[in-house]
Amino acid sequence: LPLWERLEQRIVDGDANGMEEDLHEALADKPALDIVNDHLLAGMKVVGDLFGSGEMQLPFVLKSAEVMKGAVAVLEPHMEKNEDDEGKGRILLATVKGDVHDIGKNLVDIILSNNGYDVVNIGIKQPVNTILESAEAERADVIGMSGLLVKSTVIMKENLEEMNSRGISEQYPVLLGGAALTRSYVEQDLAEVFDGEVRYAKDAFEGLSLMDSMMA
Ligand code: B1M
Repeated sequence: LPLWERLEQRIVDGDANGMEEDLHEALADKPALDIVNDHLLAGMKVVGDLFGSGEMQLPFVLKSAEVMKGAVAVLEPHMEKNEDDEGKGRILLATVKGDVHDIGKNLVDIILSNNGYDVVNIGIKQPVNTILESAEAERADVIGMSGLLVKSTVIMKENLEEMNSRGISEQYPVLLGGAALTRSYVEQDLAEVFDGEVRYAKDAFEGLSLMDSMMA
């Protein structure tokens, strides 16, 4: 297979053998982030579709996810860093309770960190209490929550309601992302429930531009 197809296929097959060499070859032609967006994420999409249609079993999805993470780790040092921008603000980032998906969240971490934000990434399956306590302890400016399961969209709503009842909604603008969310669910349904500002990012780049506007 040609290089670009091979990269995608390695993700689909969960095949780490030769991935690093392929990535270095790819870096000669394209910026690291384009390799992630144009090729690796395409592979993850195929994995999701195959799993959704019952053509791929979970252990293979896990292998693909591991190869994806390894690839991002190889590319990360090659990603463009905006050294002039520093200390633009601090975001507390978590995947919500009951949800283990973190590839997207970790990409958001990389993009924001490379563009002048302090990111406190507390990991997966985080209950609301931990999220809110960490936000306070870390003096976060913004709370970012990720979740890919449909049930995570409900958890996010509950978390916003918890912020309302603690009276801290106006203290922390909230950024939400993850494949099960839709813009209208966040910007209409959740915005109606939440006493503060809640925004939807369809990808890590929109997350960055929303951070820029929230911190302006
Ligand atoms: Co899971 N899984 N999975 N899975 N998995 C999905 C989400 C699913 C859609 C697959 C499918 O059925 N087609 C489905 C959810 C269905 C639903 O809820 N209706 C599903 C399921 C069912 C499950 C299990 C329940 C399976 C089972 O056990 N039977 C289980 C759940 C476990 C749990 O969470 N409790 C499970 C487990 C797993 C693995 C562990 C095997 C693995 C995750 C490994 C890991 O993350 N460490 C996995 C994977 C890899 C996927 C798919 C295939 C790929 C997800 C991914 O990494 N995409 C996924 C299919 C899909 O999403 N269509 C699927 C790439 C990533 C870059 O995209 O995270 O969307 P994403 O991030 C994007 C944007 O959403 C955005 O930016 C990123 C791009 O720039 N973004 C943010 C994300 N978070 C953001 C936060 C922001 C801003 C932007 O600000 C705070």
